[in-house]
Amino acid sequence: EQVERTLVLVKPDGVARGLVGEVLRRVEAKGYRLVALDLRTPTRDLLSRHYAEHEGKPFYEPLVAFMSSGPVVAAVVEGQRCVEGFRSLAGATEPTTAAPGTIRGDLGRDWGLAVQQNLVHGSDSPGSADRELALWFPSL
Ligand code: DAT
Ligand code: MG
Repeated sequence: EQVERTLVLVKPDGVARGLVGEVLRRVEAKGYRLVALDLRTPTRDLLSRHYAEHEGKPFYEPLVAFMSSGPVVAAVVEGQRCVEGFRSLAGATEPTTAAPGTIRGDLGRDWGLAVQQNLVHGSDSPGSADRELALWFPSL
């Protein structure tokens, strides 16, 4: 099996709503393996590197503020094509229109805020996964 790894985050809204177990259940039910798991409130410094591609966009500041507002669950997930696979489980960025059956589509909605509180993050390519895993889990 050609295995890859991806970074999955349960964002502060997901932790606050008690959906950590539900998200991890879906990851495990899909057949992916948890390699590392950590509950922490990310610093702005980590988030500015994590979200460097979005710097300067109108939602960037609200995004960093939201993501540093409370604990997140960071997970290293492993499995064949799990980068693409978890993006598929997560669904589209906008929770209102994310497909039913996905995490965002089933569990999320819009809240009229400046940033999409869409429950989860998943790396968008194997290259992004390597970069993000080095930021969040430098010892792995
Ligand atoms: P994704 O998380 O689906 O990879 P992204 O990388 O384009 O989406 O954006 C990162 C996060 O920023 C996203 O999860 C929610 C927020 N965001 C993105 N686009 C937004 C927008 N147009 N308005 C408000 N928040 C947005
Ligand atoms: Mg993204």
